[in-house]
Amino acid sequence: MIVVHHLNNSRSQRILWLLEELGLPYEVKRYQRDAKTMLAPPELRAVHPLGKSPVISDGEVTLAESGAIVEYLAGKYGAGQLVPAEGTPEKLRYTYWMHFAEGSMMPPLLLKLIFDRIEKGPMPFFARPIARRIAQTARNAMVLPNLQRILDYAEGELGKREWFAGPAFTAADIQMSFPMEAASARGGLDAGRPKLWGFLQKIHARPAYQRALEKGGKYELLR
Ligand SMILES: N[C@@H](CCC(=O)N[C@@H](CS)C(=O)NCC(=O)O)C(=O)O
Repeated sequence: MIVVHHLNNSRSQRILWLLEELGLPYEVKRYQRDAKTMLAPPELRAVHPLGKSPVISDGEVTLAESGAIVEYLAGKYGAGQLVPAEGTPEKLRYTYWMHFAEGSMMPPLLLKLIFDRIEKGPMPFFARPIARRIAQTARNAMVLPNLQRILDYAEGELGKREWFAGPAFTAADIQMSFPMEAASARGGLDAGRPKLWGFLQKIHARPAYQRALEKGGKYELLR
């Protein structure tokens, strides 16, 4: 039996969704973020040394890292569903977006979260103006322009084809869902980018996405 070690409000929601799309049986083991730090509980480190979610176990296999999990599950159990045929332009775009999600899009979204928290977090009063200045400078000079470029680029790509890899919905769209949802929560993505906005509406309307939400519980990404 596939077990998903699921942290509330996290990337493991994508894995539940993938399993629902593939119609596979699985079990959800829940972990709760610390309400103050938002970090995962130490129990998750007993499953994988890094203590991050998602992690799955499947018989003898324990696997972390969303992209690796998506490729493992789709490859082993998908029977060709949600993955374009080998050697096609769709497959190359599939691989590209599969890596882009965590490799290029999540880092600036994470940096934005960190800089926003540094600015607002508790600190001695005399340190606040300096901390604020550093956070604002880094955010405005590096993080926000980078995010804008990424969103413009992705908007252009979805203007050329229905889904990230091509005309058909694939597991790359599932992998891209989390950065797009995070961008709509805290990265300035809104209806002003109609293709990306439409992507979010379309994925949220999928029955498997909604079933996964019921399994995963409250899903409200960090701002
Ligand atoms: N690149 C990894 C990132 C894993 C990750 O950072 N997961 C977050 C949840 S969205 C986490 O476990 N955060 C809690 C913590 O760091 O303690 C992946 O895609 O699986």
